[in-house]
Amino acid sequence: MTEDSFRRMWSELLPVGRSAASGGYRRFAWNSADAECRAWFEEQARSRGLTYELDRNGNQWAWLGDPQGPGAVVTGSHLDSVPDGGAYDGPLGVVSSFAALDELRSRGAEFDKPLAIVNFGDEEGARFGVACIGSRLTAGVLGREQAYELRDADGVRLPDAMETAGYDPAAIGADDDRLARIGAFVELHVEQGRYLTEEHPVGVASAIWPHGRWRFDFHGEANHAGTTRVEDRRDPMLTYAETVLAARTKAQLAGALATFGKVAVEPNGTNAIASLIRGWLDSRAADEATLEYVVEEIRQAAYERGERDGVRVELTRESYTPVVDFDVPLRDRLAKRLGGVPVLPTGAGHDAGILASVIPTAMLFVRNPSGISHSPAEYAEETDCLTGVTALADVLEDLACE
Ligand code: HGY
Ligand code: MN
Ligand code: MN
Repeated sequence: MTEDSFRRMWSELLPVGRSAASGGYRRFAWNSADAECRAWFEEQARSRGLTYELDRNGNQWAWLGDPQGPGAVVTGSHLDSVPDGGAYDGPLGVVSSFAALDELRSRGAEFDKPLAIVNFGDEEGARFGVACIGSRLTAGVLGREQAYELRDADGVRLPDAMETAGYDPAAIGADDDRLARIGAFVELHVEQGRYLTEEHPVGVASAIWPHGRWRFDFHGEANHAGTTRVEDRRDPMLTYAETVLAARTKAQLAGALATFGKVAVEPNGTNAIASLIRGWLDSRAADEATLEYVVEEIRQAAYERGERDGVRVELTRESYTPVVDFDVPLRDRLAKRLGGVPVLPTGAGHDAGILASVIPTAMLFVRNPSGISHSPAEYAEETDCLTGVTALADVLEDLACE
């Protein structure tokens, strides 16, 4: 039964927003694939007789019981993707949430608390550069004014994108009343590493590494690739290249991670020296002091090389998530209910990490045999996914049917 429900939902979502060329997903905030995912979520809610609700920040909720009642138990994740992302990061949590509810109903569970399934908008931040926009707005970590200033690569402002998609951006902002009614949030997610084993395909999260995104602007001078003497060049590509290499070295020396995964070049012509390179750094470390140290080291390397190249370097922090230590009593309760499963930290960010600063929050991870994520090759075995659904059902039953 649960198996059928999981399979049906999984196959419905599988083609949505998938690129035929890459096999990866392009479900970005407020684009047409995102709209299809949202329509699917609403349909799942309605077909189960749940109360469907769209909150002020564009997050979707499906309620069993009174949405205004106290001590709600909430589960869910996100349906958007990174550029050419995999099928599991996000959707596994949402599909498993509905499947866990189906499982609990077939068990005849009687709920003492409201139960909700949530789809948080724009978790990956692929379009507007800031991750977890839906949960950050709700938790008040991202202010309304800041959100209004966000623009995508084509210069479209976040509120305009929302409006074009048929949503009202006027009300976005902190949603304290909603959070005050939630007793616990549990997010199930595909593991984005290779810690979990066949014997233990489900684990509980202990912590999330602090992480952030920084934009480096390297300002040089556009000029002819064939006629400009080497000594006359102010080529920002050189400064950028040195900075990328420095990021790898500095991070590795400190036991941290630093990645340039996105770059924009102006004017982007083969036979022209670039005038501007924008490179986005994603950096993460086990503690905040190390993260700060690594980013400062990379900054210094960029500035030093910039001086040699005649390139002006500007650095802007676009987003930052401090270390997250998940609620210990809740985490222990989940681990105990699941019979002593592995407890592991992660370097990946999640809406659960944002909410953890405001409400008791926990995460379940489902084994990823290759560890690959943020790629079309991301994969989990169906049998592990079903074990995850049962685990989620068990913990929801424990929390909502006391
Ligand atoms: O980027 C992250 O860590 C997450 O997957 N959004
Ligand atoms: Mn992700
Ligand atoms: Mn995710």
